Amino acid sequence: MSKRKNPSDNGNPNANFCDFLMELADFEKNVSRNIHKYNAYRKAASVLAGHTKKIESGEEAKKLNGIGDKISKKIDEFLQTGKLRKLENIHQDENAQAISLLTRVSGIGPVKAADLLRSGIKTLDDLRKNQSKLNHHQLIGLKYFEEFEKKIPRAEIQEIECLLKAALKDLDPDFKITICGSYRRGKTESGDIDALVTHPSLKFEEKKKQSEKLLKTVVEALNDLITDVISMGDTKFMGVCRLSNEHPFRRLDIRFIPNHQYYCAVLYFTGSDVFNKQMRAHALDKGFTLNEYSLRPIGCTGVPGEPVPITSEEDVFDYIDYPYKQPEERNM
Ligand code: 8DG
Ligand code: CA
Ligand code: CA
Repeated sequence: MSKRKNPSDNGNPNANFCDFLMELADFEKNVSRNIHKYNAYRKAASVLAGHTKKIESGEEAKKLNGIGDKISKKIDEFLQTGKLRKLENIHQDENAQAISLLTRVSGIGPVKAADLLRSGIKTLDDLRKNQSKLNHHQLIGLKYFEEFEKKIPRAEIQEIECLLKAALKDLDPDFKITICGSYRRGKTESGDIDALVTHPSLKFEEKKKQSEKLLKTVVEALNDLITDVISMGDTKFMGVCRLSNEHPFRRLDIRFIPNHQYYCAVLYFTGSDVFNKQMRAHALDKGFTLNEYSLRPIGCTGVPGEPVPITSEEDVFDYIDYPYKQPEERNM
């Protein structure tokens, strides 16, 4: 997964709060490894990013859904002093800084970063001197560290989308492809490219061999675009692509999805992940469990039943009685 980004948009009157909340979120995820606090900070940042009026006090913020006592105090401290002691301390903490840096390398998660730190590795230079401690993905992440940090302009993804579509159509006109993630949500730039592909012959997830063969064929057909393979399973390709010598190297994931799961997958991988969480919670309220594969009713015993048939994203919204949201409206 690409590193989580600040949800605040240009012109948002609460962007300052969003920035510090996202920095605290990343600290909780990567250094403290407290996923609950991470989610709480992200939710608060997302609520403030969508709030069009500038917040003037912690008390005012507390009225918003997802902002409690602790975060409202931080907002007051920031309004009064222009900074946060907690963040100042984190900035002074050499180990926290090292973990933050190491987790920016694609393939290095919080656990691996802590592990590396215990071996005295704190910088990219240290990593370069200790490449035997890294797996294939992490080595690629190190090799392209600067490139992967660069955002991908929308126009470049559009070009890559055209190439992907043409290559697939050449192989078989029945292929269907959707670029999901922030690109589908209409963002002007993205961290990586999340492509979902399906084909009428991909009927059931058990047909591993068939999917594997198809995925290999597709990756081979994209030879001109793809520069490195990070990993290649039976349904998921992770790798690196480049539009031309003049363009940076970009992270590209291609997932093969069985037909009947395609729209649940498109919905899930379009995100945002905060939006997904809200929609999943709503589904539960309505007695359904929703994930990247299916929507299933939860019976009176609490056991999920058979997936309901889904032939569009709208179907999912309809079943759980949730007003349809265009991808552009899911940026939370
Ligand atoms: P970006 O790449 O421009 O930074 O943003 P993104 O496209 O929204 O983020 P992403 O990390 O590429 O994830 C793509 C979508 O996948 C995301 O919008 C929603 C869904 N998703 C979750 N949780 C997770 C997760 O833990 N890992 C990954 N890879 N995707 C997730 O809801
Ligand atoms: Ca991604
Ligand atoms: Ca993405």
